[in-house]
Amino acid sequence: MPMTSLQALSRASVPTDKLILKQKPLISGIVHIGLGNFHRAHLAVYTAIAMEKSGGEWGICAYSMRNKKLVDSMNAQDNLYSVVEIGPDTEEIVIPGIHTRSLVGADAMPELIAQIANPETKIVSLTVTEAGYYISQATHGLDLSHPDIQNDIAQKVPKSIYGILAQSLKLRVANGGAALTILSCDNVSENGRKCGALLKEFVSQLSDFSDVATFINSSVTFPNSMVDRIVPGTEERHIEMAQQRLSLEDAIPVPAEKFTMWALEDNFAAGRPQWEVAGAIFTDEVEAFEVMKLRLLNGAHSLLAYLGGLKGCETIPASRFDPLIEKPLHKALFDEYLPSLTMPTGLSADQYIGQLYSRWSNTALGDKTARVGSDGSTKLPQRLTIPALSAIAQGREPKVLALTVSAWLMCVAPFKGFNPGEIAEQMKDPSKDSLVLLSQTSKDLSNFISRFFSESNIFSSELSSSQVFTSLVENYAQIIYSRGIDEAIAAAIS
Ligand code: CS2
Repeated sequence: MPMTSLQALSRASVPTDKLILKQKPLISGIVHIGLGNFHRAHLAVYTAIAMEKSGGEWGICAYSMRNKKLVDSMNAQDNLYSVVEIGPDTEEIVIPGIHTRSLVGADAMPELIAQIANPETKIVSLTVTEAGYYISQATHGLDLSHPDIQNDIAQKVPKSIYGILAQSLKLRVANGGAALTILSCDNVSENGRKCGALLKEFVSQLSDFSDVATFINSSVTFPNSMVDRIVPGTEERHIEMAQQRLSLEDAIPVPAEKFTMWALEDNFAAGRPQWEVAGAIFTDEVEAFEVMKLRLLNGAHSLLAYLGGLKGCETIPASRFDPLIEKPLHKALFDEYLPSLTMPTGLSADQYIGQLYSRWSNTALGDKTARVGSDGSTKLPQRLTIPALSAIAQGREPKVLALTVSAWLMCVAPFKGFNPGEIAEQMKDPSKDSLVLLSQTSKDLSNFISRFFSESNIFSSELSSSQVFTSLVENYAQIIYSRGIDEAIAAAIS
């Protein structure tokens, strides 16, 4: 069916049974930074359901740093798009209909800042990925040497959330200083608390921002939240699925699993939507939810991505079903991650892990190993540092966690003479260039691994100086290099 013959999505054209929020919101109570697939299938859906069921003034004005194509399509489609919820054998379409405006890039910065400064905005939510927090593993504070942070300290057009937020809050103070909540929805442990601490550290670097520092302390809250839904990138087949189901043109549908979970602290300085009516869990145990999810889901996800990537598995389900990956996956989950955490009250580890296996088996969704394997340098430290250190402290060797790190390094910065294959080549990483340089200038693989731990600052100094951990990583990297990933797996599960 040629796309041009179809009408684009608009409020008048979409079937009302698919549209969650029937009336277009008039007010943007929420400004979201990081307009991408995850936001569109998570916060947007929860908020649309909450608004439809309980009302309130919670439309979302969304901003993307660079995805002009997405924002142009959002604008062309009345800010509507479909979420294609793909289960193992069913799929269903919902259209949140919650967005009021979509903005993109440096040109829209003044509008974004004005919108955050406007007292009608009560919440600024964030999905900027782990890399968007600029956390220095060396100091656990802000990576002040990063060029984006340097740019923002110089108060140029902001490139990071810190510059955006600081400039917006300055204006908000001038506008009367109405209270605000900044809600991180990223996979960062203690995301809210950390975001608040990093923002304060950033503001302390600016001259003339003491009013903003005072305002943050008195009137801005940063609830922690654990977000969960597997949301792959949009492929042509999702566009076709949406088109067939809707008989309308949607250039930007979002594929998502049916499962969704959100646990958050009820600490909102200026009110919030009734997200609980959409299934959100308000709890004082967010940290336990976060740790459970970051280690069991995300940690094991990284393993599936790197071991699978090196074995040529294009998707997470292909990796999960690979007979050789089954054992390290089980060992990582039960022997290396699980002993490092306490499950939230009322949740059983066996049930949660059982559910993870079925989520990873969703072949129809076909989440890609290259997606999950991207940005390992900002994801892995949060996922496996504490489990690895706590295993070592108890006299156990975190073999599969070390193998995950070896496999990641061989994917993103393969030592000369090793070809990790085309899936590994698709994995992006903000540290890729520096890691490749390190690998190319090391005299042998052993020297590369030792320089990685002493020079890259990717893992904390505690983990990087652990002889047990670094030797395991080197050992598995050597085996991957000389005998292949299957042999390295065999060694790690022995
Ligand atoms: C994944 C996550 O990208 C990754 O590393 O582990 O995006 C994962 O799919 C989500 O956290 C699921 O909620």
